[in-house]
Amino acid sequence: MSRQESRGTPKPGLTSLADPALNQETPPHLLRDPVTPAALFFVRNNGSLPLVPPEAAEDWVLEVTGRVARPLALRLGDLRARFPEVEVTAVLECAGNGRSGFAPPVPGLAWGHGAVGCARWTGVRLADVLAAAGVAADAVYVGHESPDHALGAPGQPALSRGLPIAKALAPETLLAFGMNGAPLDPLHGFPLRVVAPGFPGAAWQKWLRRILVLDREHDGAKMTGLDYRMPRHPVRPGETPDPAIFDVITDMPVKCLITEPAADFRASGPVPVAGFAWSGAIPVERVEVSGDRGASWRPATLEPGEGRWAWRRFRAVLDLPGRDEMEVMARATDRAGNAQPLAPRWNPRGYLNNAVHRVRGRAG
Ligand SMILES: Nc1nc2c(c(=O)[nH]1)N[C@H]1C(S)=C(S)[C@@H](COP(=O)(O)O)O[C@H]1N2
Ligand SMILES: [Mo]
Repeated sequence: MSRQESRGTPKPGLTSLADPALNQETPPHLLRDPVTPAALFFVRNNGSLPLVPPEAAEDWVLEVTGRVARPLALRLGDLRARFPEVEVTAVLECAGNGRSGFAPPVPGLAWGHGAVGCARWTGVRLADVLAAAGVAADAVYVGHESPDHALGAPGQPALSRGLPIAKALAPETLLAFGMNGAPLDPLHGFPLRVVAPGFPGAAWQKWLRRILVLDREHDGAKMTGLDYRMPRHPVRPGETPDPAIFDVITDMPVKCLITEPAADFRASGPVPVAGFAWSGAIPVERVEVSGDRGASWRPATLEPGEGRWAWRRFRAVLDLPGRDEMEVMARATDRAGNAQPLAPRWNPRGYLNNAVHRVRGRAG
């Protein structure tokens, strides 16, 4: 591979997926911190890794064009100087997280449970930048462009996604240059990325170079066809539904992840259970745990979390029957009463698997 086709160096301790691009997930038991350290944060790259020398970051130019009164070309240094800096703690989850749990299997990266993390993102509000450009009244969408390309096809963008204008203008949506108090890591989009809390990871465009303000839905790489789209109503497993019934994924569903005990745990006596719960637009209401495969549920305690878009830690203690095969389950419910299902809702591209997390162990 040429230098332009760098895919980056894998992070130690994470699980690499079989793919030509660099894709790594975090074993759930390593996600024990309310703020996920960058070293443990999952990586999802659709193509090459743009390498920007640290000293070139301030001269990185962001263009804002399309349906605007004043097209902008802003150096990152100017962006910082011109707009107030804000920090948002937010969960970033790939829409395909949990894809390996679908039956029949679906194409795409076979993520387990660990394509998720929660970080403190620092940047400026996308709304402030769009206000400076003067968004036209007919704008409905923003499209985002970056220099990464499909591996083996330098002319073909790896990913160019966007946001409905309401989300682009929402106060939580950032153009971020910092993660957990440090500059973004190259793998996470250095020097500038989109942060769209509550939206799927794909909407968090990395290495952001250009914002197109549009009077229609963006049609960039991986915005069309069935990419990052869900059928509007349930489909039969294995079915190939009419593409017309699919919509672009916006809000992520309610979900939780057990970080303790770890997979293949050994237990005798009461088992401490802990993890994190999160959701998109509708806040998390409660988390319950079960030690009897869902026959009975008991409430877990739920900590506040670091603001509206952060995940919240839950804890409980379960008395498990002292069997050879033990199973711990956790289920989150949002304020609208949406609870995680026991089995994933099958869809042809394997998105939004928010089935309850089960961790198996044994007496010993
Ligand atoms: N330019 C660009 N941005 C991108 C991607 C990409 O391949 N290229 N992958 C997206 C996807 S699918 C996800 S899930 C998140 C992952 O962010 P992370 O690698 O920082 O964890 O980045 C998104 N932003
Ligand atoms: Mo993703």
